[in-house]
Amino acid sequence: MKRALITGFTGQDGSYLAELLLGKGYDVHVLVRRSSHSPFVRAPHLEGKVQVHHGNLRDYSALRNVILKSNPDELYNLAAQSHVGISFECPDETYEINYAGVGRLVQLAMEHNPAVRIYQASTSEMYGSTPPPQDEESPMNPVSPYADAKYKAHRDYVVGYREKFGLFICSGILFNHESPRRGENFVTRKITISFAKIALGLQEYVELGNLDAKRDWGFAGDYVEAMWHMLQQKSPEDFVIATGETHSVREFIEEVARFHGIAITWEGSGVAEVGKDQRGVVRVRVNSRFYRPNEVDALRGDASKAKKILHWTPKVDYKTLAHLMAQTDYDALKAAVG
Ligand code: NAP
Ligand code: G4F
Repeated sequence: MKRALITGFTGQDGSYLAELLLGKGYDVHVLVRRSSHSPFVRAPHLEGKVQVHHGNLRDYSALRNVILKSNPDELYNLAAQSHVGISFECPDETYEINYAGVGRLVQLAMEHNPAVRIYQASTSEMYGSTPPPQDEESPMNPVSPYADAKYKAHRDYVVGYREKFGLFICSGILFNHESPRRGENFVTRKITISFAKIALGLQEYVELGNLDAKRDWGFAGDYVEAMWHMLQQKSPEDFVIATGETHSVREFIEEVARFHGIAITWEGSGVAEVGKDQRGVVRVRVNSRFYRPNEVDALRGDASKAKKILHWTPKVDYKTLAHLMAQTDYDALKAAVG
């Protein structure tokens, strides 16, 4: 039986990946940081099925213990301070986890077992100001502390360790992927929760930042399959994982509103812009609090390499994803309020 260690289990991708690996018969170990919440809040159905180890990417000795105890054949490093906006407020912590933490983990895993296979959660944010479409050959121009830390981890510990030590380590350069388990302060989930509340009469409007940013949004459940495929190849390589379609935040709002029978029309511009429903009630406002000091304007990935080598394609399309998230949040809220 193969052993896998997943960091970032309590996040969105961690539970989908654990489900996938359990389904394939893996002995799944997960690293979680101590919290006042159960590590199974997002995925209660996985309690008792994975082996939990406490640790932190900031804590060298804890990482060493977890590597020794779990003795992984495959290591999936999903742990990160993953919020781009917050990385401008907490740059040191972001570098400590997303750069230095990766170095600690990779070094320890390699020393313990030079044949270990490692997946590093890299990101389309690394392309920054490079215009779409972005593929594995596109220049990386990170524009946030988050993206810069991820880019440096990719350069030093993925490409660097592969070249220097022959380590089997791959970067998945994943474009935005979402699901009903998405963190509540990422824009898609913020929109689906807010519109569920608006539809139930519990909230009047939602406040957002840049409505014109474009993202290539896929489904997290599809993307964890690509992670696994990368570690099953003969040799380690980096892959872009994306749908190849891009939509603005504004379009995502319109799609979710439409799901609830609300037709949004836009008036004004900049921070004075509002989105009104068919009765003229303001449902969307812009608040500069949610603008970032620097923005990635547009992402659209070209996943041709993954399609060709990994035989990976996304199964859930943009509209189905938006509706799945909208429906799940609406149902949960309706059940909670009775
Ligand atoms: P997420 O929901 O924010 O989950 C992040 C996970 O990292 C959580 O389990 C969190 O634990 C853990 N973590 C944070 N700091 C840690 C530390 N110091 N030590 C140990 N664990 C720590 O992120 P996600 O959306 O699942 O994304 C997974 C990975 O893919 C991240 O590395 C992210 O940067 C990257 N990525 C995501 C996307 C996307 O669109 N989702 C795209 C490209 C790349 P707590 O629960 O304790 O906070
Ligand atoms: O949902 P977001 O916060 O995701 P972002 O910044 O694209 O980052 C996510 O995807 C990356 C992959 O490209 C991951 F590496 C990263 O870990 C994370 O998962 O914001 C998407 C867009 C941005 O342009 C942001 O400025 O939405 C815009 N936005 C507008 N109003 C907002 C808001 N974002 C958030 N979080 N909250 C708002 O109110």
